[in-house]
Amino acid sequence: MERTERQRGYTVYRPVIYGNTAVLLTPETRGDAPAEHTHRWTVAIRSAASPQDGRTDTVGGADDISYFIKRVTFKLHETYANHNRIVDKPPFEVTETGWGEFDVQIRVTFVSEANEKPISIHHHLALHGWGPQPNANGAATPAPILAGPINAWQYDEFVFSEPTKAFLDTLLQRPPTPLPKVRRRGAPPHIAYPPSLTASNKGGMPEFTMLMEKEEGERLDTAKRNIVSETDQLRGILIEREKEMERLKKEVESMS
Ligand code: SLL
Repeated sequence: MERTERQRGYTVYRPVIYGNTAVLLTPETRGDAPAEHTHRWTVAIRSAASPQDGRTDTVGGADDISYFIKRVTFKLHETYANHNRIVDKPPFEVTETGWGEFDVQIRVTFVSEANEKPISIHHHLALHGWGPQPNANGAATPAPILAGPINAWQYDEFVFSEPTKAFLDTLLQRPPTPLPKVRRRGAPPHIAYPPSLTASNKGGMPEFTMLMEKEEGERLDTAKRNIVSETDQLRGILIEREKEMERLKKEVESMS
């Protein structure tokens, strides 16, 4: 069989996360960063599962994803020198210092045997967190959190439908580390607040889990159901309006 021939009936998924971490600069960590820079951040795309070796300081990245990703181009804000950062080996990430948030364009190029078009995704670089902080009355209200670290990650899946024979062989040899069934460590999924501020936080970095995947699926199902019922309602209104228009047309005709 031709190595480039597409394999009918096969769909292979690879879970990834993309996003950023950010920490406030301190006199000790500032290094050569310009005086107006306030944060050091890392924007990255990684495998979704977190390392299984007990490390709690990283989000995702358990698997090397370079068997299916050849190159990632991070397009930064134009205030950065060489704002198109090309990363052609793992880890697929860029670390910088800066003062402002902006949209990062992440262009993923797959290995050539995949014969897939590059994919572009966007991530809004997050430097400032918002989270519950006690107000004067002792109640928790959302307030800016000035001390990092910030974690803003999005779970996604690359779906390869009818991959080439060569690519399918590669994919089947490299199953992704499964996500844990439940979160072994705390913190909210997308933006993680400093541990001391989050009651539910068991410490460490956030983690993506099958439970979250399931919850996301359920949210999508609910949204779909809502759309169907809203569409039905609108269709009803439309039919009523059309009847009304017919009636008015007839009235106008009978008058002339
Ligand atoms: C803003 N839309 O106006 C954003 C732009 C720009 C971020 C943020 C420093 C780059 C450099 C930097 O943080 N740029 O000068 O090295 O808020």
